[in-house]
Amino acid sequence: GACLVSSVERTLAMIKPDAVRNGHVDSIIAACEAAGFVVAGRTDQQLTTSQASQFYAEHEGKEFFAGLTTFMTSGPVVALLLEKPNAIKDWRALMGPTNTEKAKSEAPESLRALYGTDGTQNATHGSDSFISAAREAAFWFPGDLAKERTLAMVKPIISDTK
Ligand code: RTP
Ligand code: MG
Repeated sequence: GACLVSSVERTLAMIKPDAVRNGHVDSIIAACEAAGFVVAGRTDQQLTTSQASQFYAEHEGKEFFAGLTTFMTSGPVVALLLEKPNAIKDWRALMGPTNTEKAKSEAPESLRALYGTDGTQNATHGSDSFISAAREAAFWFPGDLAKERTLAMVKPIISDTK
């Protein structure tokens, strides 16, 4: 019969220190699962300044960089490996705009509108591309898991429709 091919994609999400501090971890994970994401990995850690600078290296030199790394090292974060077809774009959509106030006005149901604090402290992170997702998954899930996760970042599912 005909073959239907779809891809399960993986993205790297973080629940940032403000949302962890404010007790929103369980609500964010519940919203994530309700939207169809499968949590394939989770690690709870506090970043050092060096790790935060490495993770956000693309923003080095920008005026908000010091504030960003100070915020991201201010408490533990929850890093999540999320699986779903179209995971990268769909997670970005579920998070909403970067700025919490903008999220509140433009996407009031989004995670950043519901759980964010301000322009910097915005509750969640999501990889912005396939390349970022692979790099960030390897950052948080090193060793064998990273190898498996990054190599299998796109996992085709082939089903026979009969
Ligand atoms: P993220 O990387 O954390 O998922 O956020 P994003 O793609 O929506 O935004 P991006 O431009 O990559 O910025 C990374 C993070 O830096 C902080 N930021 N602060 N005060 C500011 O003007 C400002 N701009 C960015 C935010 O925490 C943002 O998520
Ligand atoms: Mg970004």
